[in-house]
Amino acid sequence: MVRVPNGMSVVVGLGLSGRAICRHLARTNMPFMVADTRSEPPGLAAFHAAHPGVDVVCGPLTALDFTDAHEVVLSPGVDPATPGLEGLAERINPHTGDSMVVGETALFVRANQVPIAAITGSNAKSTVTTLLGEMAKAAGLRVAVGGNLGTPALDLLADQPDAELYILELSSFQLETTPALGAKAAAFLNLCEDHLDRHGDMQAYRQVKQRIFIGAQHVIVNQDDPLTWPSQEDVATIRFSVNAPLDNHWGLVWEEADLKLMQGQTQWLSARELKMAGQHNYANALAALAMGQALGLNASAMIDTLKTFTGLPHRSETVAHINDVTWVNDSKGTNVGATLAAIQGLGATLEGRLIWLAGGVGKGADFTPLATPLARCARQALLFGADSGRIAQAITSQVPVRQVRDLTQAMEEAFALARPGDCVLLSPACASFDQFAGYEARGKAFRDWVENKAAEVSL
Ligand code: UMA
Ligand code: ADP
Repeated sequence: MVRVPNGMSVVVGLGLSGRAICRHLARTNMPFMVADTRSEPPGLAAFHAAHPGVDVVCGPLTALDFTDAHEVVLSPGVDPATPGLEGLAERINPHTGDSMVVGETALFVRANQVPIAAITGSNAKSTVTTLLGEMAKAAGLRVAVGGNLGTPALDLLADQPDAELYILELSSFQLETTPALGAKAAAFLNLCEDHLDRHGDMQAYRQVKQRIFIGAQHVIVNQDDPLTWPSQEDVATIRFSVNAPLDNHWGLVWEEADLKLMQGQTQWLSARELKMAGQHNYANALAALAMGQALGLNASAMIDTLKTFTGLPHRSETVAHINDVTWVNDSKGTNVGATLAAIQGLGATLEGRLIWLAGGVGKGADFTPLATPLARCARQALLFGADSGRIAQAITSQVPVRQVRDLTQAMEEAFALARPGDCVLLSPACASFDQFAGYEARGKAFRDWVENKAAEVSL
């Protein structure tokens, strides 16, 4: 048993977030050591070179005695219920007033002096976070954007110390270890089944996400998704919806053949002026506008941004048209809710002309909600990866299904099947880790194949 020295913090996890936490503790002269549950965490040698003299304990956390530790700073990928941490999260740290177990965001909040905008949800976090960041930039603010999106929050603080606003995408894993965020504006965009392998059930998953509201000045929620609403009824909320807005909230209204983005009775812009397509992206635009207004951003800067922002790669991204067939990369569609949005976003015009490519690691999700929309749109489902059998079972009565070896075989078969006017959509409703390094690698494999095929066909 290794006894943690008195007053020392223990950073658990040597990933992106863990290394950012270590750099922050080193900068602020806080004594710390590191633990990682893996016997050989990646980047260990580089870590020792960057932090000579810092102890790293690899393997089960049960090898550590935390009795005298100052606090435990957990990486998001490590479950607070990991053996060895029993009872610690429930203990209050007398020095900080927080739990003995915190995460990177807690350290960020303690060190930060300027407003925070925070965004969570099962889907659309990265899109809304990036869009809001672009709006803030266009409005002339010095803004730093990161969190679950990529750059760890504590690295933002070090790299952009003069930021006037920090915009953070926060996952449920990060919120689980965040005591009180105190955001100027906090948005909870939507909730669908995801990460239940970690959180247990939807109620626990929702509760963790709701932590984003603690101490928030402005609370932004989805009118169409009651699971995003704060559980305490007395919290004032700003709401966005894909239907007509209530009171002075945000929504969509048809005026003749034109769909308008509205706040109450005020028209902000027309959906056709947006570069991002699909109803889910109109919802994302409304959420970003609601956040931006709460943060006091200039209205015309926000509108100008919406007219140019094309969305992020791997999210309902049209890669090419080959022989009048559209190939769409939605590799970031890693859960059922995202894939439903991607299918709905392609529009009712697709009836019977969708070839759907999906599969991977299903994270225990229920795939049956996909059956009805697919029955309307899809001519063929081509399924690959670890959970292809479970997806097939859920939809096979409604849609012709073929299980194939991998994404490449799915694309070859889709190419052979596709007729002019069809759309081939990769929106896997699953994580990628059984066959790819991540969703980006999966999306890149799709893009590369399509681009090669387009070049071949045009010869
Ligand atoms: N791990 C161990 N033992 C340890 C430490 C980590 O087995 O002691 C494993 C984890 O189980 C996980 C992997 O190592 O499989 C990485 O975990 P980590 O906590 O070290 O991850 P980081 O590299 O620090 O990256 C994290 C986020 N990753 C996770 O939450 C799993 C990144 O989000 C985020 O970009 C980064 O911090 C910076 O904030 C990624 C993600 O997949 C994109 N997030 C999930 C999602 O979006 O659905 C929540
Ligand atoms: P996150 O960071 O939460 O994963 P992204 O912006 O990366 O969110 O989008 C992930 C997936 O979610 C995309 O593939 C897209 O199809 C889907 N998506 C985008 N906007 C929405 C929305 N408003 N509701 C549901 N799904 C959405």
